Amino acid sequence: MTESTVFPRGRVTIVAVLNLTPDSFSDGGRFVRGAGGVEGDDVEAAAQAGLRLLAAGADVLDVGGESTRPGAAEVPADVEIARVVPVLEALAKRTQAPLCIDTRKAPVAEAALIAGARLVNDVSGLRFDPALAEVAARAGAGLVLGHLRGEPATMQEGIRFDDVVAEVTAELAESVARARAAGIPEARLAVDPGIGFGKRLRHNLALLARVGEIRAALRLPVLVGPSRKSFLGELTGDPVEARDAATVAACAVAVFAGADALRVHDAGAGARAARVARALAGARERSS
Ligand code: HH2
Repeated sequence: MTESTVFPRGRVTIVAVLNLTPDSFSDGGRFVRGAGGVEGDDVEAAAQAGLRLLAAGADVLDVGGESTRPGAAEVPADVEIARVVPVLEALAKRTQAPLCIDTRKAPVAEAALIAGARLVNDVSGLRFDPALAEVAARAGAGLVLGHLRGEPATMQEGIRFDDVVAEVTAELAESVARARAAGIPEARLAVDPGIGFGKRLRHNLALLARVGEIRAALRLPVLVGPSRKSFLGELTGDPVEARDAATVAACAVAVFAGADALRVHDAGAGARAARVARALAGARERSS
């Protein structure tokens, strides 16, 4: 595997979620009032929240201005930009930690990279806006390619997989090929099987438990984002605000199975889960 500049080998990268939306499924409305941008005191409050995530154990901050929860409506690019750019600028002045922009749109990625982001996280894997590849290539940015069939608005309808791990791997390989064709070197790419994106409980479980197979097939680092998602509620009965314990369990298993990076809301808990799971995976390798 080529050495990665996105999620380096030999450690687990903690990618902390900083949602700047009115409607994200677990943490929406903290810094955005109404349907517009992040303004005034809310910019500072959001930047402080990001710095707290870094202090708690995050390696990367993933800043997003559009919810991609099931059923979410698309946000216009100018609104997304008005949410993320002021906060990225404020963070870039205060931290050297890599900032990541969670967007499917090329204009948003471009504005965010100018504002200080170094990574782009596209949950659609270049399917929504293929121009995003050129933006990332020009800027020399890292790019996370997610797996998503269709659109967040309708992704939970008509779900069908015969072999979810094989199909997600093949579709991620198509995204990787698009990124490579745009000139992005392998060292700047990572993939994500898209936990909760157009998948049922059994699909999410298979993708987390068998993440090592995706990693081995694509020879790229893999990020997973199970944090607080509804499949955890299906398993435990917990409402969204009480899913952090279930999230830790899912994160630990994913790391044991080979995940290189975790996208989490609770950075401290994610970092601890990663440390324990890495130690256990090391013990398994030494004793085999
Ligand atoms: N999940 C969400 C958003 N972005 N990016 C990657 N790479 N992987 C994920 O699993 C992923 C993601 C959804 O979670 P969240 O940001 O908490 O919610 P919302 O989309 O409602 O803002």
